[in-house]
Amino acid sequence: MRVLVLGGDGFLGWPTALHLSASGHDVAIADSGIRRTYDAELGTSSLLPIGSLAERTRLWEHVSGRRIDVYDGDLCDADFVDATFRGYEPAAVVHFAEQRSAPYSMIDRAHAVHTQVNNVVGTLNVLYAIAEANRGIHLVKLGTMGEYGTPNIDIEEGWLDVTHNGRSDRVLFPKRPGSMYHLSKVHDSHNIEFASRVWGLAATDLNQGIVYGVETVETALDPGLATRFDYDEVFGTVLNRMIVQAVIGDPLTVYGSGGQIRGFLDVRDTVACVRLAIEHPAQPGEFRVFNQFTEQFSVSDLATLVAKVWPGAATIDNLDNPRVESEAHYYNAAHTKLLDLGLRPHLLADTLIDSLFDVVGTHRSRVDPTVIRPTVSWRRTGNTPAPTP
Ligand code: USQ
Repeated sequence: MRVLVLGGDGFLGWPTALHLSASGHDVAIADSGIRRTYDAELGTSSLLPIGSLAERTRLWEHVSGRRIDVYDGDLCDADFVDATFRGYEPAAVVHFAEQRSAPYSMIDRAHAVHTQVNNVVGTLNVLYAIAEANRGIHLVKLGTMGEYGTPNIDIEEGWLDVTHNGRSDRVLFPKRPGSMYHLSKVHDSHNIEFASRVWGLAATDLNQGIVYGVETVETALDPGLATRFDYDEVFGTVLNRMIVQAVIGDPLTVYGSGGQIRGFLDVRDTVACVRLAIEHPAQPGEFRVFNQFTEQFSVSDLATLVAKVWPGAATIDNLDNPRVESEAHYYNAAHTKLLDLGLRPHLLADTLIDSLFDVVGTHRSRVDPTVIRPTVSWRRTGNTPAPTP
């Protein structure tokens, strides 16, 4: 199948592009390189060194014999999107190309506006490009489990059957997201559902949980094929951050009491889930939602696990929570649809944590300890992320 990966230079877009290519699909990447600009803005960089996209795709062709074409441009540029879709003629599009950090979106007004405009307008341009170029293209869009928030009822996969005053209907599951970023994904989901309904588009929204790990079968083939690894307060995600904190001897930062429960998955399962979604497409006019995670943990469960597996001494620091989120709540989210399609999860194991300690240990000299402590507060409308000694 011809697959266009939007955002194929990012943490997950890159290993997904390689996995699809290795699985026999013809793959092209579209990316503006903006993730690297965020690094320059924040004074951060990937723990694992990564080459330019051109270097990485050249190396992939050398290692695998398979070519990945690159389209360099911004989804907010409608002409670029239209030209890319007409030029490449994909059968499926995987859309990772969004600003994906909740703290980044909560820095201040400008960052909130950038996040929502970038994400919502980019996705609208994709929807129009599909509707005008070829309505048969299957859109696989990365959403987030954070769209649902933490409701006091079971979370379903996208839709909810409701009976109200004696009448029944199937409605989009109610959303209560926790950041301007998560809100942007809710807006996307509504736009995609509308486009499926009115133009007959086939769409899969992958409501993904928090990803941990860094290596996939394909990125492990050569150090030059590595994907980025973020540990800073803005782009680092919780488990990867705690691994770095343990290795450098910093306390593991648990925000608040740590009772926040989230869905998690291994990066190897991310790439498998996207492939399964592509190989089992949605029907014309169908907006389907898969909850893409394999296990749920509380933040303090993770800190305790990392401290237990780390061979040295690791302490846990319960910080004042910089976010506004519930720290004691019910959480039970359905996640069977990807399993039904054949996903075989890599569950979190001590061995994976050990291997992450090794990866981080190898690059320990590249860790900048001043970008780890949280400085972006949800309660303030103006933050200046600053190095913390
Ligand atoms: N947390 C800590 N300590 C830390 C960092 C985070 O306790 O040092 C807590 C946060 O307060 C939060 C939880 O860990 O309760 C998760 O935070 P995170 O930064 O790992 O993840 P989040 O901001 O939710 O965003 C990440 C990705 C985003 C994706 C989302 C999936 O950056 O792109 O959409 O995970 S989900 O969380 O399911 O919405």
